[in-house]
Amino acid sequence: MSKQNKNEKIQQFESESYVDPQHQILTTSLGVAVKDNQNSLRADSRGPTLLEDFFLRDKLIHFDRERIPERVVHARGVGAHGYFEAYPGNEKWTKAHFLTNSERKTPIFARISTVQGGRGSADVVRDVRGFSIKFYTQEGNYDLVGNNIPVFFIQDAIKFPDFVHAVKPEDHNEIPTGQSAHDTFWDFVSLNTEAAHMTTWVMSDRAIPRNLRSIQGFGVHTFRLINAKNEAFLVKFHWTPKQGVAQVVWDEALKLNGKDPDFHRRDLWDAIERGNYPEWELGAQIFTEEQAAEWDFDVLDPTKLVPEELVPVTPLGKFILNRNPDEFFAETEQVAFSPANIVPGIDFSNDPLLQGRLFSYTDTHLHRLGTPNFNQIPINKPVCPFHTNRRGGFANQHIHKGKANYEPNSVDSNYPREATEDQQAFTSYPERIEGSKLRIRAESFADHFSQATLHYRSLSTHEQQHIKDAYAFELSKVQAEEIRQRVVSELLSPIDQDLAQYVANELGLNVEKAKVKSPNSEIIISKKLSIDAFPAPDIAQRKIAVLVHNGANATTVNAIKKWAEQNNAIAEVLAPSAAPVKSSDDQEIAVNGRQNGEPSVTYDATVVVDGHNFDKFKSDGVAKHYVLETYKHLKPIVLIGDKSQIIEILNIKQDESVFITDDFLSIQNEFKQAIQQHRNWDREEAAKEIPA
Ligand code: HDE
Repeated sequence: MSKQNKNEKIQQFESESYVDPQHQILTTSLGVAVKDNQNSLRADSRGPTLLEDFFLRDKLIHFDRERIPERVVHARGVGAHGYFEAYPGNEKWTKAHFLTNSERKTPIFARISTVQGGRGSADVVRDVRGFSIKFYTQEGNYDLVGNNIPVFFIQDAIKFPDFVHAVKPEDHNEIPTGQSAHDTFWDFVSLNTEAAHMTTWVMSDRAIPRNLRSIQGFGVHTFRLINAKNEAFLVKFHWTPKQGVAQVVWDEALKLNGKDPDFHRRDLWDAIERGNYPEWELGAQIFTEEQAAEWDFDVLDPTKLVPEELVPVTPLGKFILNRNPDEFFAETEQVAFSPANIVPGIDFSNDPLLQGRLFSYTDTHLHRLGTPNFNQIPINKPVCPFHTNRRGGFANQHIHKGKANYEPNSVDSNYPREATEDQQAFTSYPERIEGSKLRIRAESFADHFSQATLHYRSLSTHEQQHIKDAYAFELSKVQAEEIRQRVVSELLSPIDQDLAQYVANELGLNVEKAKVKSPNSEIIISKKLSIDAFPAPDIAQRKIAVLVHNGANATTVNAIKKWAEQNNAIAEVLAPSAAPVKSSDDQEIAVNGRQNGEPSVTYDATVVVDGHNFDKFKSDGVAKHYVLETYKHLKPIVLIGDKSQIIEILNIKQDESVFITDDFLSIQNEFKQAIQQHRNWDREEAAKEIPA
């Protein structure tokens, strides 16, 4: 058969396939149609199963191998598709096509993850969130593999395995999952004070985000942008959520992890399904080597950030996540990111942490995905043409045509051949390097505390209080007193005396005077380090629980639902059972869920629409607890009814986000503002009186 005939024949078979998408028939993995998927082949109805049963074998053999090694860190994650659009004018900084062609929507796939826990761990743990984006550009895949925190724990890649061992569940009993509140983590960070700055971030509200739509992203390391004239600029990448940044309170986080361990994953999925597509602006702090040389920190040190007061963020474009994956394993689990995946116009720096990462990711993919052909998996495959001389390997998908698998060659007219000068190819920035070969840490990396202090002092009072409480909570879980003491005296004391004193008091320890003094005494405040600098612009996708009983006013319930819909928010009606309730005028009010099944921690505000005088509500423990918990977690509350004594019954203090009214529409604007603000931080003292 000629080659052409053979191809035609193959196409004919494909088109003859009976697998039409509407009426698919179950088959074996080789396409043999299956008649009975309920019973294995056996000798007589009660006899042994026959080895001959190729369908059973095909099914079990595949099933037995369904799991692949989970990621050694960032095992739990959620992914989504979307696109990136560049703003005009970036050619000043870079020649990267996807950053300079503002006409093209570059497809992206993002994966957001926790670090410490395994694949099945809970979402709302105190942890860093990984935030990776794969840009399928016309010049190859570019991966931005960052975190929601702008700095890192360590300065050199050689320490990464030690750090990860220490933060992961302890070696002897694999406890605790998804948390840093244990001896080995605090032992490590107190013995490696380069972690001081990052630890203040992990103890801050950044590590307990409300949802994954409301986190910032950072490239952490310094990278390079290179323009068409081969001029190079140093950059720090930032991506900022249009939704604003939002956190949970600690008690809420603890409860969420039990009541809905998939809270973040579900929220992202639901938002995308509803068409409330999360959006981020990608920007960069762009500076020169000369500028960097003037600063009192080293931009190659990943435990340091560049305060925006020194270099503001230049917006480069925006990206939107607008499509959920079709299959979790095929896409979110098999996606393979690497900081080494770059395109012309972007380059690395000598950050010693980044340099190690350039090796580690490909190495881990070889183990996790089991073949050097992992880039042929659909989610990892470039969308631009690619022509390599790589051949063979496990699970190779390509059937190459032609003879040449080497370059240069004369058998296939020397194709694929090297790019010429006028074809944009990747070239490394020709940085001049001289010096001796040494295992050494640069002197310019020696200050471990100035920016920890800068971070702490730049936060609002409530954020600082949360950091103090987080250190106290975590250290109270540490068994070894010497580790607790070391953290207080050698990690916290040099950062801030008041912080160290508070934590020491909570743990019954003494604060020794800091042995190390922060060398930078003129600490400035850097405003963008506080979550308060990123308020939500609206109440889109915020969820309101509407608690009802029989006798509730149907007109009010409908008005709230309509109002929420107009504001792109979600109002869900919750009752003692899932059955519809009878309104005061004998109508049926449809119910979205049971109060017991849809806890307050999964909503952003609570409204009570009860019968006259809150009669039913007053005697319903579940409903009362619902409102008290909403109050404790500082979220807005609306009580619709005519009895002001309800405040006394609940034993709460009325404040600017607790509304009692007969007429919902009369407080709609204030309520909207309160939901947008999300938490009433001024309520924190009063909320302490409410039992957890
Ligand atoms: Fe990673 N990191 N990392 N990391 N990292 C991995 O790669 C590593 C670091 C980050 O959604 C692993 O595919 C080393 C910094 C994210 O699939 C592994 C060092 C930052 C993800 C690895 C670091 C990150 C990973 C595990 C120090 C923020 C999830 C599985 C030198 C800028 C990617 C994998 C995804 C994953 C190594 C430090 C972010 C083992 C050696 C700093 C977001 O290769």
